[in-house]
Amino acid sequence: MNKIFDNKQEFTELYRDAVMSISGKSVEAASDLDRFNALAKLVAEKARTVATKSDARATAEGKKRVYYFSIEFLIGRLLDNYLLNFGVRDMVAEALDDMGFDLSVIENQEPDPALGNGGLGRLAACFLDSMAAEGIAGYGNGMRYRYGLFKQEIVNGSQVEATDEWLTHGYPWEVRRQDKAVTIKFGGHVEGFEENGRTFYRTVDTQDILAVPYDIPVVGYAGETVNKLRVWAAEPVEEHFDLEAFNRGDYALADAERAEAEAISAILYPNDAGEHGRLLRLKQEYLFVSAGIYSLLDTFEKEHGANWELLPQFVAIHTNDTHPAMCGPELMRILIDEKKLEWDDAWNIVTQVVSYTNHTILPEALEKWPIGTFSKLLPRVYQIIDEISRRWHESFDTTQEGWQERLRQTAILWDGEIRMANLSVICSHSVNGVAKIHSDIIKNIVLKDFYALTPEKFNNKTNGISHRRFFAEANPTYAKLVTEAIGDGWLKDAFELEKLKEFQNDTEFLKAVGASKRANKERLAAYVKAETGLVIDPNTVFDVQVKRFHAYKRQLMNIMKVMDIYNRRIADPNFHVTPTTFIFSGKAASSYTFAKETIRLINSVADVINNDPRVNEVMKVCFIPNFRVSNAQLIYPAAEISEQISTAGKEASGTSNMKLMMNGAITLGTLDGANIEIADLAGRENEAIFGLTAPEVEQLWASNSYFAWDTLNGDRERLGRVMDELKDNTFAGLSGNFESIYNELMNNNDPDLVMADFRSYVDAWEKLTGSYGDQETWNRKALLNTASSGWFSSDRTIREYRDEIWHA
Ligand code: H2P
Repeated sequence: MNKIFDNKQEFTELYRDAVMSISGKSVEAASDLDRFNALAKLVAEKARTVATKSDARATAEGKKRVYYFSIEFLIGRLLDNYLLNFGVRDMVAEALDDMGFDLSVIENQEPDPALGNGGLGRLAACFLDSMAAEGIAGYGNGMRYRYGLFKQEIVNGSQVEATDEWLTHGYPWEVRRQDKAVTIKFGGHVEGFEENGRTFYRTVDTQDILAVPYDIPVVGYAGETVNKLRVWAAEPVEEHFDLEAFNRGDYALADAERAEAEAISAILYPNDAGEHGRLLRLKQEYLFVSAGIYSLLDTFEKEHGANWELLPQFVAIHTNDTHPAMCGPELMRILIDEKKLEWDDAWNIVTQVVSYTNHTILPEALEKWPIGTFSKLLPRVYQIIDEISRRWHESFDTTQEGWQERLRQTAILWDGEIRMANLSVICSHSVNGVAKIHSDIIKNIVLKDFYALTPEKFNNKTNGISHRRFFAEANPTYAKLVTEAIGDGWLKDAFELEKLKEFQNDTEFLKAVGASKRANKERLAAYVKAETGLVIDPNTVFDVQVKRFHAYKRQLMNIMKVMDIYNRRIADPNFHVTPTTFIFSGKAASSYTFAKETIRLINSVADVINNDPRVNEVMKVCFIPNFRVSNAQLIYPAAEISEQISTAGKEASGTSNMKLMMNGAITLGTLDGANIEIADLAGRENEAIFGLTAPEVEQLWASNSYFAWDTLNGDRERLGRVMDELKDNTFAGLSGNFESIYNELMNNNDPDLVMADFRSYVDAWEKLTGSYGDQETWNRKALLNTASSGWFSSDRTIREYRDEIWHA
């Protein structure tokens, strides 16, 4: 363990100086924010010193460098994580306590940057953590949005979006690297020129933007390796402040150029955003791709000279979904136009360097760009794509039967659009999905024609999560118990959690597991009370669904279950309900009406149920606003039921399922995404699995044999009642009824099979909560979930990427 402070005394002295230097005040007189900024600055400085050493070591050892390109990195707060990884968390807490301060109060000052939508961005952040922990020279490359995803407020039950101003108080972790800025060229036109008898191309009359990098240290567990996350901000290349306009009082015009440039990195686009701001999104994608590639080539050239043929030996570029899909063509462009390589040599390099992960099979996430828009903004990149596409066509064996259909499926340019997923596959040497079932669906359905052509490219890498952040850090009471039982080796090697299985029949230990859960429930209840005013009871079951809102994730089915239980309890006060708090949290993309209506429904149901004394003993509904990494860390440890109820075949993997499992929640889920692997590892008997399977869903649609109306009519009493309540006034008190949800289901034949799975879901819930009374058995299941969760550490996932994709 590379501890950054030797002892309390050394830390205390350094810390007092740090507070003085940033605030001009003694630690006692300073504000909590000053105290945070000083501590973060101190840790960041230490981290950067280690980073320099890690970097030098990578050079000396001739390590391959891995660049993880992602348009989102949902990194969460860093301070606690870095103290833990540097092995000084307890010591620092004690030293602060001696000075009269509480570490957690200081930590709560840290902004929680919302630089991602959900699972995809958080996965990228977990991967950075694990790459550093595994000693890989691995770097994040992304965007520095001035405003992250919106801050969610709930007004009259509805989601209202406010700007997320995470940079207002400064961000002590980042360092601006003006010296590494890169000029990015947009627009213009391509012209050819002759050199040494060869024709080369360049783009002229371009509108240039400066991409300025900010580096954030990524501290690996044990503090031996510190890597970097490099995020890019857009700025004008030159300052063109129009003094004349300013003097006229036209302030906006005076600074128009800066505003125009900065718009590119102003906000993070929500998923499912539809057509809004599409051009700006394309600019974002090109900016961080192009800047990232220039910057990594620069590093390569310093280490290995202009020996570009060695690039595959020393560099891996990983593209996270299709947003960085331009990595292939952009690297081609630079190698050909600027490094003067021949096409075939460049192509050989590119296809050995680039790899691609697909994160979802939803068509809305497989990006397509209109050729017109794209070629105008990036004319030369488009030419390269066009040439890749031409060669792809040419490579087809037209004597093979069915080649036309195969070409149609795999084409890059089709119907006036560029299909970025196909481009990604063609430019990559490896294509992976994020859970077994998802990778199979990719191979057999979504990309089946590619699979037929190049089966060796395809592989699976089941997602993982940082067990240090989401267990050690988030759940200190349970983590302490675990360490007392099996030692702290699990922090490094999560597989050691297996050893907990030895305690499955230890009554005292199981009681302690229950007590720790209880403490976490109290902690969450206090947070909920402070945030929303709602009082929830830690004696009830905490049933939790937290994730981005989307129709296929079926938060709707969950709240329909709550409505059903409520109806039955009202109708019959003797109907047994295990006292439960139904907890929801998550954001809906601002333009996604159905998802937003679902949030409003949840809050409206909450309003009725929470104010109905007839049921309050047994049920409460709780919506926690503004889901983000920091409150997630309070929610997971308090959960007893993990709701993973997506329509089978739709959730690629899911990662909250893993975080909740590790914290001892029992999965109430469909056989979808990584739920399948969770049930396999922990044993089906320790989860509650229900509903249609992916093959059943497929069969249902393929045979045209599902009729939502029939399902509804077959269950008028319960399902019908719930559906009626969407239209009538039962839950309309807060801000109107939910006819649009009703219509969405009934007019579109229940596209996510909410009604089809409804009864088996409610039955499974009743059966599961019915077993809650036997606490010993429940706690054993919780323990076995934790004990089986080590495989889901992102350390394991990253080792697989390292060995099987990056060969680093
Ligand atoms: C997505 C998928 C998840 C997956 C995650 C990471 C896009 O995240 O839908 O199934 O686990 O990527 O691979 P999300 O829905 O949480 O935004």
